[in-house]
Amino acid sequence: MSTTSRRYAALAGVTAAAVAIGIAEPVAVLTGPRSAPLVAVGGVVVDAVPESLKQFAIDIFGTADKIALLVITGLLLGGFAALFGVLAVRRLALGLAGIAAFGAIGVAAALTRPGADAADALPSLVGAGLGALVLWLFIEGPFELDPWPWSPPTPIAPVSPAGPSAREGLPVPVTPAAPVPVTPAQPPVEPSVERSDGPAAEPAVVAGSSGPSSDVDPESRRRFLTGSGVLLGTALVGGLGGRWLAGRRGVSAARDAIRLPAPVAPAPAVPAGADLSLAQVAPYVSSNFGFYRIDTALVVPQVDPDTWRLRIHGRVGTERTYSYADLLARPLVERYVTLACVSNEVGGDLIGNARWLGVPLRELLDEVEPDADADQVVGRSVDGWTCGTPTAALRDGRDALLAVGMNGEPLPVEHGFPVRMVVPGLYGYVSACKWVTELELTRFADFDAYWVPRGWSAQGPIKTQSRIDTPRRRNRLTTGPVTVAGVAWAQHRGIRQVEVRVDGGEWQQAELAPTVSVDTWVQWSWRWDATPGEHRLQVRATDATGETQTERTQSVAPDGATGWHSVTVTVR
Ligand SMILES: Nc1nc2c(c(=O)[nH]1)N[C@H]1C(S)=C(S)[C@@H](COP(=O)(O)O)O[C@H]1N2
Ligand SMILES: [Mo]
Repeated sequence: MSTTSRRYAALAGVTAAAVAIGIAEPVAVLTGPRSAPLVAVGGVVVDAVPESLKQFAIDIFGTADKIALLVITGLLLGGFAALFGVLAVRRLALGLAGIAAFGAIGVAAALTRPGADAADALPSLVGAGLGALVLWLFIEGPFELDPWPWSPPTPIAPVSPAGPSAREGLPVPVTPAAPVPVTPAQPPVEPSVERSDGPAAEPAVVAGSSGPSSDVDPESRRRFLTGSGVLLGTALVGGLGGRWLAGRRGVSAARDAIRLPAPVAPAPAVPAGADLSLAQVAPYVSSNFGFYRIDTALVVPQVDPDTWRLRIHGRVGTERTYSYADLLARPLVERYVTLACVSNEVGGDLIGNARWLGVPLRELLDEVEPDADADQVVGRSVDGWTCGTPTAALRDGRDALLAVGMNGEPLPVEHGFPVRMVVPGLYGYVSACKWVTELELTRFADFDAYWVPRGWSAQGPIKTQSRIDTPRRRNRLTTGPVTVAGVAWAQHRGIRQVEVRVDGGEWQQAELAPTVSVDTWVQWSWRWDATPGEHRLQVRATDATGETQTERTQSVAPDGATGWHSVTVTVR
């Protein structure tokens, strides 16, 4: 097949795939956004790829890892689609089989997502059906190129110039005989311009339009290109429109309508000076918007608070189910708690502090009477993600909450609306289940939560850490006093002291700002008399049990990074 021919074929394949994926989106408005093929397959990939690869992706793309996944998936799909187009010119059935295979993958992915039902197959089925129709339109249907230039004759069914692709009533190609093999058995003769294909060959391709392409009936070429343009546009509008509609069908309106009751136990006031108000230091209370977000959800679960239920079951005396209204009717407490992600590197920013409103988990657990041997509470979210929390941590008197509010608002949708868990002192992956719908009392010996078989520790107490927020490496510093400051955390133990040193010298006491409780981070500062040259600043914290952060560096897996944060700066 010639390069030109291949390009048309690839365009046909890509158009078919775009229609398949684009039109599946509005269908998924009815069946739920997680049934859309791109999202369903992406979800399977997220759950299936080895941890090392995922960490690699997070290292490269950071929190844009989800968008990166969708883009890479799109590019891969485009490549396969082009291939299917090329195959379809040789034999339509091959191209259709390719689309069917991808449709089947979409169906399988959608049906195996947690909580899926039979209707979730629909977007992929409709998409694949329309994709197949589009491919046929271009290869053998009304948008067919006439003739497909230089398609090699297939041994099974030789196509002569006047064969099946010549349509009655259509204009006859201008020079039908020229590049067409004299006899079907001979290999096609390709014009030499086609051989010099490559980045430098653009002019040749343009020149080719007076050569090879002139052998395609111009009318049919116009139909082909117009058809693919219109269909690509339809796919784009359908895809974006579908996503937009799905968003409107989301729960943001229901969330806006909620008025949260006042807590019977309000959070302690933030003491004056807890926030040093330094430009580069993370604010003591993170905004809902600025709060880090980590989860495995490719589309944010939309959970209707009216139909939401929490079932507490498993190794319990009495199983119970609570509605959202049940929770709001109970005495609510409000607490500042600093959440941290186990994937936070030393010096990283996957940590945030917020004022959470909710029901003490201890009270709910008391009501179901857990068995004495139920040492693990598995939180399960609406999308099937699980975390395993030590039952003891939920009943030992700390402010472990089933949270409905964040900084005075209902939980933001991406932070778990309508209800999530918040447990002081434990990394998010073992405690902070968002969109939680189930708590199961079980035993660590009996069940591994989501991240455990993926190489992370079943137990995830937060490690004592400290971070230098100012100065930063690129700051222009001048000789004289420089404020070195940052945050330190050891949730539920508390921070006793923070020390700073310069160029490996003596450790110096930093000043600790006041804090609300042992469950939040604390800001610290130290006045440095900076001297000219390059300097290395280091920080370490000691928690209230007297334990000082280890210098030994450990990566985030399996249970949290260790080591001292350092920043190298230049002073003039
Ligand atoms: N349903 C669900 N809840 C989840 C997760 C998830 O992937 N799915 N990730 C956990 C992890 S690893 C962390 S660190 C916290 C982050 O909470 P945030 O996104 O509100 O900051 O949520 C936890 N809860
Ligand atoms: Mo996390």
